[in-house]
Amino acid sequence: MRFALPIALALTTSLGCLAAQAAGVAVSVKDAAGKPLSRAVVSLEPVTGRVAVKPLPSVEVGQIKRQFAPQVTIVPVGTPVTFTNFDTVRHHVYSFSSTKPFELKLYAGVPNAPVVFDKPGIAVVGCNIHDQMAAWIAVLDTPLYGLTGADGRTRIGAVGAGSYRLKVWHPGLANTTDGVVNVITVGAPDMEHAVQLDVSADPLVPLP
Ligand SMILES: [Cu+2]
Repeated sequence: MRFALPIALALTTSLGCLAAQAAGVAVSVKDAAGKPLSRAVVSLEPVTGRVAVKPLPSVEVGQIKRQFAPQVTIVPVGTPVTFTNFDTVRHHVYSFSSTKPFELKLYAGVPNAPVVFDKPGIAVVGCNIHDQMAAWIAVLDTPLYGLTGADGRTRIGAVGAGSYRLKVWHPGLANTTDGVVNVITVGAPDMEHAVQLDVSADPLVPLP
């Protein structure tokens, strides 16, 4: 009995520490009409300093039925992306964006080499043969990110306490390269944030 109190206190303290170190941030994104917006790019960057980011080993953006799949992809900076052609027609995939200008001339199957996205920003990707094909690669300098699902929601886990810039971007915001930015304070409990974007015409093919 004599030791019960100190043990309970110690437990409370260590749990409190854990909670303060990492919280979940849930974000729901709506379009201009108030409908859930899928495939919005949500990210958190500390207001001061930086969270170390590691490239993914590799990511695939396919071409299926003359469209990119997926159309929106988030990668940490430095990640190689393979543009695999699953169609029987050849594609000619390119980007003019300063984030990563590249060109994969008419090809079938797997291109000779992946494209390494080594600079943060948004790369708009197209096909020279099929005008309707469009994809967006969001290259982020933070490991704290999420892509909204059909319900317009995503959750970023394991966010340390502190002040962050919550950035939300969507291809329907093509003229606003940075998207919407809010400064939020992350503390111990999980948080919910709602963001409305000025997107009235979604350029993405609807999800199945
Ligand atoms: Cu094509």
